Amino acid sequence: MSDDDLDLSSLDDAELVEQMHDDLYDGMADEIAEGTRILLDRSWGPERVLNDALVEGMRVVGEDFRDGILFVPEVLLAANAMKAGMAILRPLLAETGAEQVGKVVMGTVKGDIHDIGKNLVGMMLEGAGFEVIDLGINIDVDTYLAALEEHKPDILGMSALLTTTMPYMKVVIDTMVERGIRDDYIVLVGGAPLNEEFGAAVGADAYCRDAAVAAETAEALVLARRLVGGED
Ligand code: B1M
Repeated sequence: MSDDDLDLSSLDDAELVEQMHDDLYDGMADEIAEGTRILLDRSWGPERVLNDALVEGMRVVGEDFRDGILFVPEVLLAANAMKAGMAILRPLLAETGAEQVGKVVMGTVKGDIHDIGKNLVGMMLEGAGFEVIDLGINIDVDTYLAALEEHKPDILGMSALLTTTMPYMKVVIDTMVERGIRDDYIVLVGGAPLNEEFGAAVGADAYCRDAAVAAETAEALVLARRLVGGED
């Protein structure tokens, strides 16, 4: 049977997830959307679909990209397929009914166009009750600072996926220090090549390993700041 004929709904959960990893690898956006809907219909929670079917599939794509088995055009197709699944999950992840806990301005740093992880973080933050202002990709320091001025968020979040672009986070934070506004905001950073040490070295308040940690950290730090500031 060719992939075209495959009836995804006839597969059991484990087979379907495996098929979705293959479909993501092959950049088949319609199939990823369909698989996502089927798992949700089978009462899978949106976070489980996201982690087991989509993020895990993208991990395999990343390994083969690194090893020179996949190239940019194929990875772009895989990224589009991932986004087709994320578009379905987005409203579900955001619909926890949580009260508005704060505001976040976020973006991927200058020189870097990776946005899947950032978008996931944005979704999880929305789900945790944050208003998220997503500046997009390739964001320079002036754009970050203008957005802070305009939106007055609690948190600035920065994402970087390249070892060559992650040092730009320090440029942004150093400029905030120079302008005397660093302590007005909680700064969170994340992205695959970063770690806690790097987060501390650039002067961020926290490095977040993944989207769930980003949402937990954001909540905890906003709450802590309000307690110190004497707000309820
Ligand atoms: Co790129 N790429 N890529 N790529 N790409 C990586 C990052 C790479 C590790 C692949 C590899 O070699 N294995 C490698 C970087 C190597 C390095 O720097 N040492 C790489 C490279 C080299 C490149 C190019 C230079 C390739 C080229 O042109 N020759 C080029 C760079 C373009 C540029 O940015 N200027 C490039 C291009 C691309 C595509 C456009 C094809 C595509 C991006 C499409 C898109 O994003 N719309 C792409 C992709 C898809 C990847 C991989 C395969 C997957 C990234 C991803 O989406 N992961 C990636 C391999 C990998 O990371 N293993 C790779 C899934 C996502 C859910 O995880 O982004 O880590 P992640 O996000 C997580 C956490 O990191 C964290 O939470 C997220 C969710 O849990 N997190 C945050 C992320 N941001 C956060 C912000 C926070 C908090 C947490 O703030 C508060």
